Parts: sequence; C-alpha cells; structure tokens
Amino acid sequence: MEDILAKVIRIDLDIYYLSVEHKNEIIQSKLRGNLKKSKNILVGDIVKVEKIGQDYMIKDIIERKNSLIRPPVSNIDQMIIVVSVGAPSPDYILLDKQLVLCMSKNIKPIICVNKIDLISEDKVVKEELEYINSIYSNIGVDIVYVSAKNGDGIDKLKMLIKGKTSAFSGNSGVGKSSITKKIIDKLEVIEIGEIGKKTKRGKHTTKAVKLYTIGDDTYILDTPGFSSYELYDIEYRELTKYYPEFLKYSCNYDDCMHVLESIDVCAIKQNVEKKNIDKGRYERYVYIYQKLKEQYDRRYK
Ligand SMILES: Nc1nc2c(ncn2[C@@H]2O[C@H](COP(=O)(O)OP(=O)(O)OP(=O)(O)O)[C@@H](O)[C@H]2O)c(=O)[nH]1
Ligand SMILES: [Mg+2]
Ligand SMILES: [Zn+2]
Repeated sequence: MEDILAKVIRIDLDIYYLSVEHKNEIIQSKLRGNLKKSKNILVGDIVKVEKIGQDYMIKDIIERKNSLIRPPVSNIDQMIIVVSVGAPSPDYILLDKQLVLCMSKNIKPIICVNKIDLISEDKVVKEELEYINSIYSNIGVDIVYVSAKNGDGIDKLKMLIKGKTSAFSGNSGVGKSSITKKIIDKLEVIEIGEIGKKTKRGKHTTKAVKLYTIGDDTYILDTPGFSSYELYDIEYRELTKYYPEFLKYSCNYDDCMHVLESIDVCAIKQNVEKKNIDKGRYERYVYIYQKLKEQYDRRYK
C-alpha cells in the first residue's frame, strides 16, 4: 500500500484531521506509536500516512518550511495582512510588525486593503491609500484591494491564495472574518458537516487552531491568535535584517542598529534624511527596536 501525503488541518486530542494532497478528501487518523513521544505534530504539517485495515496512521512528518509558536502552526506560505480604509484606519506599527514576522519566517506577505467600497473623495482616505501604495509596493509587497461587502477584488484574492496555505491577520474590525467568509462559503460546509458527524467529542476539545480547505490544495488559517501585537521570536539585534529597504545600504559602523549611532556613521539615518527611506517606516523601526530591547533587557537582567 502506497503512502498517502496529507496536511493536518485540525487536531482533536489524539485524532488528526487530514486533508489528502490533491484530493478534496478529509480523513481522520491516529499517530503511530513511535511518533507519539518524539514529535509534536502541528496543524499545517504535511504527513505521511498509511492505511492499516480501516485505519489511517501517521508514520512520518515532512520537514517544515516554517513554524510559529503563537499560534502553533506550520508551513504557512503567505500572510494576508488586512487593513481597512474606513474605520479602523491602518495601524502601521502592527503592519510593520507583521511584515517583520513574515520576513523572519519566510512567509510571503500580501497587504489586503479592505472596504474599498468606502473610498470617496475623502482626502484623508486617499492619502492613506497613496501612502500604503508607495511605501509598501516599493519594498516589494503585493497589495490587493477588496471589498468584502460588495465582493470587489475577491476573485483576485482567491487567485492569490490558490494552492497555498494563507493566514489572515490584522487588527480587530478590518474585516478578516468577512473576507474569509466570502472565500470559504462552501468549504465551511465540508469541514463542519463531515467532521462534525464522525466525531463524538464535544467542541471544547478542539484546539483553536485549524485550517479551512477550499480544495485545490488551498488552505486558510482561521485563528484569532494572529492579530497579536507582540513579536515574541525576534532578537532586537536582528530586526534590521527584516527591513528590505535597509539592506541596500551599509553603515560605516559594523553592528550599526541605526538608533543611537551618529548620522555620520549610519547610512540608514542618512538615507532617511535624503528621503530614500520612508521616515515613518524608520521611526516605527526605532519604536519596535526599543520595545524588543526592553523585552530582552527585562528577561536577562
Ligand atoms: N463597508 C464595509 N464594511 C465592511 C467590509 N468588510 C467588513 N466590514 C464591516 O466591518 C466590521 C468588522 O468586520 P469583521 O469581518 O468582523 O472584522 P474582523 O477583522 O474579523 O474583526 P475581529 O474578528 O474583531 O478581529 C463589520 O461590521 C463588517 O460588516 C467592507 O468591505 N466594507
Ligand atoms: Mg473576526
Ligand atoms: Zn546604521
């Protein structure tokens, strides 16, 4: 019997719900004894499965592309960072933190500007849009414009997530749930319907992290944990590495952090002055750097 490759979409105590690769089929499986102690399986893992009698058993985990601690999930291909043009207005510190997380975990970021149905001649909204467009497309981030309300741009977004595992992030009220609902309408039925029938366990036993599948090896992470304002996994000294627009300049001082150093040695500060680097991005960098350093100092004092 040939091995099956499948993706873990949900874990319910010792039952693993798997989506079989290249098929719109969800199976339940258990973990083979030898894996139980050695490996901690995450939602998102690609696993090798064998069928023994009527039962599916997980026998191996394929090496992960990446993994996160909060939420505990692996193999995220892209993060759809949702911001909205109406209320709430974009939170750029959160946006930059999420980009840092993406860069550090090898996740492709896509900025999704939602609520474009609200765009009017409003000057503030227009400036906001232009800012996002100029700063973030300049550093190589794809931007997609949608309205979960009237459906504009949703097909484009669907194309961007096809065949990938995507997580939606963004602060409360930007429209993550509304967008996700637009995309997964039918899938939700598959997921909740089929799994709900087979399992006799109560809802409370299901871990919060789960993936929705919409077929075509396309997955959407549904978890509240991704909107976190906290960067937990990044060393403050490494922060500079995750700013693509900083990488083309080199400072006269080897371990320059571009914060306390003098402008005479710091190419980043010089290029902020020259407007080659956006001042807002730089100021938010300094803010995030200081927060990370405080965290670090508290921990190691
Ligand atoms: N005008 C307009 N309103 C929208 C759009 N998308 C979402 N909304 C509204 O924005 C509000 C928040 O939407 P949600 O989808 O709940 O936002 P969320 O990001 O899931 O928020 P949390 O679950 O709190 O993190 C709701 O009142 C939606 O009806 C849109 O495209 N246009
Ligand atoms: Mg929501
Ligand atoms: Zn510098």
